[in-house]
Amino acid sequence: MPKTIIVSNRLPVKIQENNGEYTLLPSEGGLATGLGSIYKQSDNIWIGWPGLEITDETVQKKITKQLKEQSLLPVFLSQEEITEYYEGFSNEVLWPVFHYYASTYANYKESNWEFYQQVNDKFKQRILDIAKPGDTIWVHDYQLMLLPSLLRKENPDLSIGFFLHIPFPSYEMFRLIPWRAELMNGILGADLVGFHTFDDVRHFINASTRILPIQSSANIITDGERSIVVESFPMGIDDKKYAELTRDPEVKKDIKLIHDSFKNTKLIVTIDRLDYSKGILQRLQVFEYVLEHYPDYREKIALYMVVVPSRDTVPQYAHLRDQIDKRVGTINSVYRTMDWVPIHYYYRSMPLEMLSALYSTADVCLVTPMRDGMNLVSKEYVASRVNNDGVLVLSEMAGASKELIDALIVNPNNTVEVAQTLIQAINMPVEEQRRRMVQMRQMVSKFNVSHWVKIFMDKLNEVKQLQRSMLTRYIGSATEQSIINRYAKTQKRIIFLDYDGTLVDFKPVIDQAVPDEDLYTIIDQLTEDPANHVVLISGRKHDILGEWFADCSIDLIAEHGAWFKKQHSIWHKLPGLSAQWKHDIMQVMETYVDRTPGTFIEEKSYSLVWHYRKAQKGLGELRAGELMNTLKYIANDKGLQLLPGNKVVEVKNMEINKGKAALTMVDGDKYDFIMALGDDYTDEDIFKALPDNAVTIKIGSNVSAAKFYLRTPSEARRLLKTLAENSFVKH
Ligand code: GDG
Repeated sequence: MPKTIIVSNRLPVKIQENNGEYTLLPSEGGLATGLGSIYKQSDNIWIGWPGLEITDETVQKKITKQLKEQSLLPVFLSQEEITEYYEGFSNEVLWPVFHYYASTYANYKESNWEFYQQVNDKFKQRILDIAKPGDTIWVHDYQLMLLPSLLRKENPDLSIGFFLHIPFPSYEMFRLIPWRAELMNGILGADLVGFHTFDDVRHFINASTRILPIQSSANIITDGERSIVVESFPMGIDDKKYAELTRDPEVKKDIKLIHDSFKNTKLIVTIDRLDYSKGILQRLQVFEYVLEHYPDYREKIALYMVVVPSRDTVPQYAHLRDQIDKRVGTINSVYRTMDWVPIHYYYRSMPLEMLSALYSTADVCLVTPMRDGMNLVSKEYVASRVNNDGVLVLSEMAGASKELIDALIVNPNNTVEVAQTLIQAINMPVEEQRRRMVQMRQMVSKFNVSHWVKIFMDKLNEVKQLQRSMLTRYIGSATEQSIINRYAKTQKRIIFLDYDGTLVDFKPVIDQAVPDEDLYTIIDQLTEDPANHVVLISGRKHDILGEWFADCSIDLIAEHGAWFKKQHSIWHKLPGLSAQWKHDIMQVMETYVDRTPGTFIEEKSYSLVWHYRKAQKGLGELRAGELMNTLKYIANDKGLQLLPGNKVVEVKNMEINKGKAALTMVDGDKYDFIMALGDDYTDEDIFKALPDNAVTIKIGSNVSAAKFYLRTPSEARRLLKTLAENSFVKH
């Protein structure tokens, strides 16, 4: 039976050593809880670093055995690997860049990068030792961004999901990393890429299409023949656990202690890992501002600040710790009184019970990171407020602010605003507290961590099924043989061929895509058989098609059906078409050419095309959207159709349509074999118009109404050649 493998940098356990004996303590992290429902089942497993350096092989074996009993598999890392891959590359390159601290903290060291690759490869090996085709692998976070493609290369059949727990920055930040293309390629080995917020999704798609020669449409990226889905899955918490904890006797004891110590004071709680992205220093500044500018609140409020030690072997973190120490010391020495201390600062990890007691007693929870992927502390506070009171002040830079919209949302860079909001929070009437908290509690409860796991896994399955169904429609040898058999048995065939993107590859300059000798030979071979009626059906201008195919025994349909020409005869226009509208549309399009360098207008008899393939990436797409919007109403009034195509926007008469044109050719004549090959949206009209028994083939991998797929023009040519060779089998 296929299994699921979870992979993250750290395993969800803490290992404690006592005189050569190792004890495994369960991790309290939300990820461990959420994924518990998966990795503990049947043959499923979680792979990761156990959190400490173990070099002795006997000890490694012993720990591996102990971990195995809990469905965990270790990847042992040397101290050097931890220093270079984890502390170096992950925490001194990726973390600062992804949190918009590139200029202050990023340190691009080649050796860090080498170790990052090496450790990702080590993880790959460990996974491949146990992974079988058909297994599902869910890779977590920024330490393992190369892993999806490393796995894909070795085992293309794996189902791979990737989730990033930190923000994905805008392209302008991500591009700074010297190894950006490698990292991007690494992630794109996955089938499904997940982020906390829609902003991350947008940033990722934008960065990927700018850095790599790939395409995207809505939230699907097409890399060669593979479709990768990118979506937001805001992570939740185990809300019930936090609600239940408040009834725990141990927690009740702590709650009483806190109440006794802060009798007449409003308690403001903050809980963070030591990190510059969490805005701890800025928050101290806010608190100091309040004490200075709102003296009435002195002795009436207290800040309870828990900072959990983290990464303090990285120099920047040690420095931050010292700065926080100093700042707290200064504020306390300036403002403290005989029986009041403004800041209660703890640089340590608290037991979960104490954490719960703090959440339960805090009048205000102040969560003001400068950047945060999600921020689970804010959700844990909400889940702990079983009486529906308390106020959450939340930074708009935390992913959680997109869901917890009933919090008091602030910009953490605006000291005055945060200070005023803190005062508002302290004075908020209970009714308002309730109204806001009830809404937030519903949100936290519905989108909890099990929901998060479920929707991610469901989507991954769905993506895989979509890919498989695409795969079954790809013309492999069996399907090809059945098409050949049908072809060989038939006497009167019609074959519709689109030109650009179907018979020839796209070229940067449109006039470069001239037919080559090989293409003429294929057409000649096909048309040698009198049973074949070949029709070239294209959006190109009629005169150029006429010139190119003057010597071929084929019919031509140009400008999507505005012109047609029987073989060796002259061009005819579709009757009743008007080109009066062109003047007005041309004027609008010209303004876009003036504003967008690299774009130009192509004029056909009954259509106008605005080309932007040479425009600055992104700008062309933006202007195309704008142009479509501008033309929408005029087009409607004038009976025109707007076609957003491959780096073009085309405006044409509504009556012109490749589907209609193809149908006119088919109607009346009794063809026993109808085939159509096309690559773009205009060819979809042909696929839809033709009768059900037609062999319709899409070239490329976008969603299509065609029955079958081929990947490239060269595959299309190969099929046509094979058919031509089978022409006379029956004759
Ligand atoms: C990353 C992203 C994203 C904290 N102090 C103690 C303690 N904690 C627990 C909290 C909470 C967790 O640690 C911290 O989670 P956050 O989400 O706030 O932040 P990061 O650690 O930076 O996590 C973040 C997250 O991944 C998930 O995707 O939300 O944006 O940066 O659960 O309760 N737990 C205990 N004692 C403490 O003193 N027991």
